[in-house]
Amino acid sequence: MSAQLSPSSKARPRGAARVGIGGPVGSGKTALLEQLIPRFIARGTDIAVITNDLVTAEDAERVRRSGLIAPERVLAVETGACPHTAIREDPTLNLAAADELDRAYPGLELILIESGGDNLASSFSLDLVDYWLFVIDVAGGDDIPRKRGLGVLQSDLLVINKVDLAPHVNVNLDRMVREAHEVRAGRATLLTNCARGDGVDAVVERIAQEVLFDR
Ligand SMILES: Nc1nc2c(ncn2[C@@H]2O[C@H](COP(=O)(O)OP(=O)(O)O)[C@@H](O)[C@H]2O)c(=O)[nH]1
Ligand SMILES: [Mg+2]
Repeated sequence: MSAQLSPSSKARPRGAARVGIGGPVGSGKTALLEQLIPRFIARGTDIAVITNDLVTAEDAERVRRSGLIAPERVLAVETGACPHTAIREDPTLNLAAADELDRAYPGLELILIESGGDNLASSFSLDLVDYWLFVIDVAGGDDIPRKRGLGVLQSDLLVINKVDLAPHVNVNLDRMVREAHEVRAGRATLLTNCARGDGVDAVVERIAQEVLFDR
């Protein structure tokens, strides 16, 4: 191991980096996952995935069926009625799933954890993840950054998805980005179209820089 370990990788010297993907239902978290997976695999990163769903394993099944990643590398956590509890107040189930993946794949470098999807106030516990993304979409309205939800304020990386829809829903994308920058105190914001993959390379680059630098 190199000398420049991040604090979190010191805590889990042999474990994979854990990256959360949060955001409201429908913002494009699974679509982003499906764009990230082949890019990390092409980059040679050893990855696995955890999805959180309320009472089903729908997203996990979708990712397993996608053919993008070996199906056994995709675990599902059923969160019940409170998806944010499973990623913040009591991440026991997600921690157990991540530990299980670490044990099953000794060379594992990165675990992507999709949250069950919640409101703008959801955030990830730093006991669970080393770094987290919050995905919003332009169809949710360009006033979302102004509403100062926890996810928008505190995520390490804010992803504004569905930029292709901006002209159709009368969203001023420039203003949305400007206001995101204003409330995020210098933390990164990136724009994507996860239906096509536009902008996703920059997301991969950012995650690699922030959590894979020593791997
Ligand atoms: N037009 C457009 N549709 C998108 C984009 N990203 C995702 N979608 C669609 O938005 C819907 C919700 O996406 P999904 O990934 O399931 O959202 P999740 O609930 O956050 O996981 C799906 O119908 C996607 O095809 C995008 O960038 N542009
Ligand atoms: Mg999803």
